[in-house]
Amino acid sequence: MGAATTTVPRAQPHHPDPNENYLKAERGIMSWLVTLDHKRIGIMYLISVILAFAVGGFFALAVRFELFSRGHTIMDADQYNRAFTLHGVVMVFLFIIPSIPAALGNFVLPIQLGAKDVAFPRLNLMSYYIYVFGACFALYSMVTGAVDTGWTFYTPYSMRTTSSVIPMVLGAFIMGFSSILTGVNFLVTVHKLRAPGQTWTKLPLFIWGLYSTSIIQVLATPVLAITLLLLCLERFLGLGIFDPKLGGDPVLFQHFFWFYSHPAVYIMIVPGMAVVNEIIATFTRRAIVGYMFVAMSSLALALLGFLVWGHHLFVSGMSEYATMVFSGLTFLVAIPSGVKVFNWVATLYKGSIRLESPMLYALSFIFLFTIGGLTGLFLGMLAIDVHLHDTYFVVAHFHYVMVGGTVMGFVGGLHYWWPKMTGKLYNEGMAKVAWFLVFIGFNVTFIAQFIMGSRGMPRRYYDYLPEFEIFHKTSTIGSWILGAGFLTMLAMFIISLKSGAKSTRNPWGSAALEWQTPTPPPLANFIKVPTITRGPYDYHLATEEELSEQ
Ligand code: HEM
Ligand SMILES: [Cu+2]
Repeated sequence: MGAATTTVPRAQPHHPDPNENYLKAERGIMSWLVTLDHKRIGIMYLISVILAFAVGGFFALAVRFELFSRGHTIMDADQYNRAFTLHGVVMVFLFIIPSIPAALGNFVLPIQLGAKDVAFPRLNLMSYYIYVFGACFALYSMVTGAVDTGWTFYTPYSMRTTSSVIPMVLGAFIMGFSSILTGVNFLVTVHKLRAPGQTWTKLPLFIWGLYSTSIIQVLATPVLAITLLLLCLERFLGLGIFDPKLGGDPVLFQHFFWFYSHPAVYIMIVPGMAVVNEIIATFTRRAIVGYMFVAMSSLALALLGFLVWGHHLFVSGMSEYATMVFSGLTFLVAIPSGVKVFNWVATLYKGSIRLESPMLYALSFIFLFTIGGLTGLFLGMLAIDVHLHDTYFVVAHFHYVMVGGTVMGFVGGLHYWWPKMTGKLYNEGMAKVAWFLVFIGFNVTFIAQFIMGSRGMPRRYYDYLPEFEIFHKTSTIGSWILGAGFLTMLAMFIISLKSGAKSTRNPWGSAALEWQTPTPPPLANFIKVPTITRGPYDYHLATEEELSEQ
């Protein structure tokens, strides 16, 4: 974008050429394992979170399979408790939290800023290894008896159970540091490394989303870390913090836990929203309506998210006044979410929409997240939550936001930036088939859960009454369709890596900065440091040459 001001220094002997394609600049497995390049670190995260998603998906299918029929199907009740806990822990801590920020964000954020890398490349690599180290603890827990507490580790049960709680909790504790350090790194990068002319009002909305997410990561995650540490200390030393038998308070644990975990749901969803902005702008070829409103609503979510944790404790034993205040505050968080949805819809209105695979995921996001968000309002209503709490309705609600929202955003972003990351195109027909299976499978799985939840089917139960059988069967069949969709997608991406056609520089004809540099990007991201003269969505200011594919 615009004329160059400075030239990146030429390669020195024994140093990789900064103008060479980042995939080819250095070779060999070691050049990956010790790389300081944010793009390669992003790819390593990507591979790791996809593996985690496969493990979490395996447990999900196992849980659904068990529930296909009443009574014993494939496992006993104890194994069932472990299966749903491992599903939750792996999906939350190993997959969804790092998915968009650490994998896609690492790759895209510096390029979108016009920077050569993140502010602290060594810290970035260290964050990755901290994540791997924490994941090893989780793995150790899995092979030494696993955990049966649910992903929330509620006390006092987590004090008493003989399952492998401590390694799992330590794993989550360690992975928390990875999340904090990535947040710090991104915050400093956005403040310090913007290219000349890249002002705050020209920042891509993906960056605004990741910036807001980083604030939550830095402020909320330490609270989880302390909570989990206290849990371990109580188990090791018998300190009476949460266990009533020792004079502790189990509800205190719930407060601590949700003081992190409600903000953490915004660590999950805000990056998904952020991806959707980029996709919608590119596939409608116009600027997101109300840019500043969308940007500020990310910040608002990040801050308001800290005020509503009590809605998870409506029936745990809080003062009546506290429940009322939390219920009222919960409605506030729906406002910024609504602002975003309205602005996306306004952008689509009269835009020249192209229904390619990334856009299909972005549209799915808007549709499914809206269902997830609105059912969140039902749950935020004090009187209604007394009935719905701990039922399948809650399970359906958070899957609509976490899968219908975040996973759709992640997968959409993966399709969108895949050519940039790999230099390869994928088979669009196969991608559309996969999308169709995912979309249908997801809705079949979770609509059934809304219905049975509203009729009183409790969550985390091994067995159920005959009247719920039809819903459980439907839900399980849905999970197979969903699984088939993800497998098709995996095959599609593997085929692309092996034999995909070479991508042009800008296959989607986008005006955004990351598509202006060669595909795949050179090691230093840009051949010449760019000067930013227009915003990423200013299609009316972009030149023919910038928008052309080559
Ligand atoms: C749009 C605004 C949202 C509102 C008003 C809302 C409201 C609620 C409420 C009141 C509950 C507690 C229900 C109960 O346990 O009885 C709940 C549970 C939950 N929500 Fe949301 N929510 C919203 C968005 C999100 C987002 C964006 C995510 C994740 C990406 C999310 C993930 C969850 C999870 C994981 C739980 C259940 C946790 C558990 O008990 O295991 N929610 N939500
Ligand atoms: Cu919440």
